[in-house]
Amino acid sequence: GTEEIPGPTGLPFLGNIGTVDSEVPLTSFLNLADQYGPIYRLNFAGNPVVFCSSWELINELCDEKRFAKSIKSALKEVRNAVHDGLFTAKMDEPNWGIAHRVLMPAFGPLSIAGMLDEMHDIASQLAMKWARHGSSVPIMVTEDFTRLTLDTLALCAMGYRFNSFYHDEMHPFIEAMGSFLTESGSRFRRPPITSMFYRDSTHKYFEDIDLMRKTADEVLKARKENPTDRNKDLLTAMLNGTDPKTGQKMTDSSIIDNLITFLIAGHETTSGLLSFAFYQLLKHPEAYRKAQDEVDEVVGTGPVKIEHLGQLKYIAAVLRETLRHSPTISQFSVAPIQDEIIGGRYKVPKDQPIVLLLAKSQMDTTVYGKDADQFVPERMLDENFDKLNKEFPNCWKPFGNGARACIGRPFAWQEALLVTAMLLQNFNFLMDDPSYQLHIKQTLTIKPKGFYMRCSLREGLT
Ligand code: MNH
Repeated sequence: GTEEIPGPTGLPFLGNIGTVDSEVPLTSFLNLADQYGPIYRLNFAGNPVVFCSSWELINELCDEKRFAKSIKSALKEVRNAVHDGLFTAKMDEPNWGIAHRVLMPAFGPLSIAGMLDEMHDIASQLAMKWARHGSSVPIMVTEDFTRLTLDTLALCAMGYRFNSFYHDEMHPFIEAMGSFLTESGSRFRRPPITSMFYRDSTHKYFEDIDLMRKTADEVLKARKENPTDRNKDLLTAMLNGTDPKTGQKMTDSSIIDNLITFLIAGHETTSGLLSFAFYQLLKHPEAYRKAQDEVDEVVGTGPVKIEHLGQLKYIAAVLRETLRHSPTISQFSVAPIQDEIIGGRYKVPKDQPIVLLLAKSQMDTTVYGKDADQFVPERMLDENFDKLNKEFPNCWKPFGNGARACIGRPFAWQEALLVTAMLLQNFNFLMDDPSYQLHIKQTLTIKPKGFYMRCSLREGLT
């Protein structure tokens, strides 16, 4: 027989909106998993949503023959800005396939390797800033990593310089994007009928969208006015690429949608990863020492080169373990292609959104054992990582699943390895407040809140 999916009862028309913390919804979703177990349902203003958080259920939901990406949750609101761009397109919208096929080559190993010099350029700007800071000034970690990743994405993918390190204020795009993403989440969770109470936020919301589209438009115009020989970058692929399957090119409006998509998807997540990684390294001195020793051994005192990156095995493990603990996209959604029974006993109708709660499933003791909640990079070294994935398929999913998995993964990985290595090579770091306790700031992605470090240049190194 089948069983009801457990969950809290909600108010008649607001549903469970009061159950969910508006600042950090993730905290509520995790608490509810502790309370109701690996599957529960909530109701947002008449829209039921099922949450799953055990490895077993996640593994079942990663079967693309039975489940497909769902755009019904907060992503539906993100479409207000980027429509059927790569991230937010429905599977059956033709622009997804066109953009996917046109852009895949730009994420091939050679293209990404070719971006190392420009990644290095921006990483050096960060290192210069921190070197001038000296140890007396606390570093606002997430802000500087956001400057880094936004500038890196825009330069490598579009040949555009935001020059964030030359301004005290963050580029207005960042503020607009942050509030747009937060508001997209809130809009989804509250009933449409309450919109009269939210006139100001709605006004700001559409202004933010406007600003983001104008920024993308500027990037596109700048390129059209100054054609370049940058034949490997993303924008060139968007402008010149032809879809091998349909023979179609990307339209200007689809290019704008995807430029914003990449500016959003291509930097928040990597900035969060770097911030959590340095938090973890500072909390775990032994891991810190091993990572720094590895850089000294593999790279020495010269510049980090492409052939070093594959040898940074321990740092790769640190980054993987960081994304296990703190998946910067903490959840993603699928829906059954036909009526389904999941977990052997729970009915879920076709198109019912189901959230895969990575921040919980990646802590499953079935997979990671009794010390699942500990930060242990060793379990993520290549051999162990391969073994884990063989024994427990889909146990580590911070880059999503299948056809709709992250297209930017090789880009993010190269950038994160390079920056971590460069920083450990040149600086010693300390927690600004040794008693700092990890708190989360959530937009659509998560970051450590109020995390400050101090740094000093290492002796005898250039
Ligand atoms: Mn990325 C999709 C995580 C870096 C561009 N990304 C996804 C998904 C996850 C994800 C999870 C799937 C979401 C879903 O199913 O709804 N992404 C990450 C993480 C990092 C990251 C954890 C860094 C760390 N992503 C990047 C970078 C870029 C990028 C860098 C661009 C250069 N990501 C995308 C795009 C998609 C995506 C575009 C949508 C792909 C598709 O649906 O075809």
